[in-house]
Amino acid sequence: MHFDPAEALSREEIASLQTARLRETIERAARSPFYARVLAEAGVGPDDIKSPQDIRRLPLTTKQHLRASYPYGLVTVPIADLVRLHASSGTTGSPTAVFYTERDIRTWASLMARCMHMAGVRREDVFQNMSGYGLFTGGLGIHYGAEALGCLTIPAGAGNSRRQVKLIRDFSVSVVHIIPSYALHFADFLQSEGISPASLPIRIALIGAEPHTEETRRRIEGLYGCRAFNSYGLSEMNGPGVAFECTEQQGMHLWEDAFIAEILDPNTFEPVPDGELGELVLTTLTREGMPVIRYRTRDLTRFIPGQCACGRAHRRIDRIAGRTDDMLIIKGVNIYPMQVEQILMGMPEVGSNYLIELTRDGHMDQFTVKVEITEDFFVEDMRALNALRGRIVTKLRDELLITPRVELVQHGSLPVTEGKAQRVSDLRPKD
Ligand code: ADP
Ligand code: K
Ligand code: ZN
Repeated sequence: MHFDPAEALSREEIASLQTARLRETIERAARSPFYARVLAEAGVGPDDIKSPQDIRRLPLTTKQHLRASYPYGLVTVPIADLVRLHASSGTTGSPTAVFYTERDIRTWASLMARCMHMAGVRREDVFQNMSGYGLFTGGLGIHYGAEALGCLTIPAGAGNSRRQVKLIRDFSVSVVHIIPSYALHFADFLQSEGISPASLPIRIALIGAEPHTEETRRRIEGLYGCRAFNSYGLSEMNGPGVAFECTEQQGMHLWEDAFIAEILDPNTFEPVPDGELGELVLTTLTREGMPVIRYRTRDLTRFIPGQCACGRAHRRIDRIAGRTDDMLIIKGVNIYPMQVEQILMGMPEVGSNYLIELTRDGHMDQFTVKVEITEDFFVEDMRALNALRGRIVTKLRDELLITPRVELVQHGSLPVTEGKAQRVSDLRPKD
């Protein structure tokens, strides 16, 4: 019932594996110029690690460290031993590069295959990867995982919806990997072509790479008549394959034989109590070419307390609530875009896209939410539209504690990106 025996490890087995692998990781990392310096300064070596908790003696690594060490500062092996480079998509600034040895590619593919298998994907499935390829890890990363699992794998890439639907129909695609914002947009496209998304043979959608809410997942499941599983990863930790939902859909199992996960208070860097929100900090345990120690992901999540009904002991993290750098401060109130999404995607009249626009009126920040309305609803009369607008304002105000402006716009009128959605447009003058 497991793809990999590691899925069945007990807590004790995980702890002893983590201890041994953390020691190896420190030893290996010290061969890179960056960690040679950092570890010497910290005065910590492999022998100081007696349990996974001793990881707290090691210093944190940030995105800035990776940028400053660009291009090869974290590499531990000769270039002759590297076979692949990826780069983060640069959502929040200049990109950083990640390197893989041949063994790294194999372990990554195996982790990814384990994830897909856990969600119910089998070698009999025909799999279409509808996310971008290139430097983005969601392309080749998921691709190699699907092949390792044995699926007939179609590297469709992102965009070109017309070709996507032809491939899905011609080859009876049963599983897709698709970014959630594109899944909603693709459903709009299908409906505009007179095709019901549920008429496609898709039974499982792997969705991830960008924050999304439970409401968005339910919407995708309803539209396609499939089950959608949350997939979490980041380039610095290979890419996808770090944490994934099992068929219980109650949080994502983080593979603790391959990573050590901590959730820390982003101000004090002390661990938060189980179940509380904090910043996810990750350490690679099996990476050869570029080990990364205590990487601050800037992603906010919590450990889900208790045991999963599927029996796997690998701890679960909750869906990502946002990034520490996503937080908007409007009129002194902290707001995360996912709070807006949660409200909007729970309302059936709301279409598949929205945009938060920040502007400045004199000295006052203005917070406007542009909301696409479903086609059916838009033809209704002005009174109905105004009433809907009023309801959205009230719901958002109750959640955010400030009163946003809400503009209803026609469906299909807001910009769509092929990759990760841009939910916030900041038009405030830079000062
Ligand atoms: P970038 O930081 O440039 O976007 P990556 O392409 O490596 O670089 O993206 C990794 C980031 O994408 C994660 O740190 C996280 O913020 C986001 N992400 C990935 N998967 C998910 C997911 N399932 N839910 C929410 N956010 C996700
Ligand atoms: K096959
Ligand atoms: Zn489970």
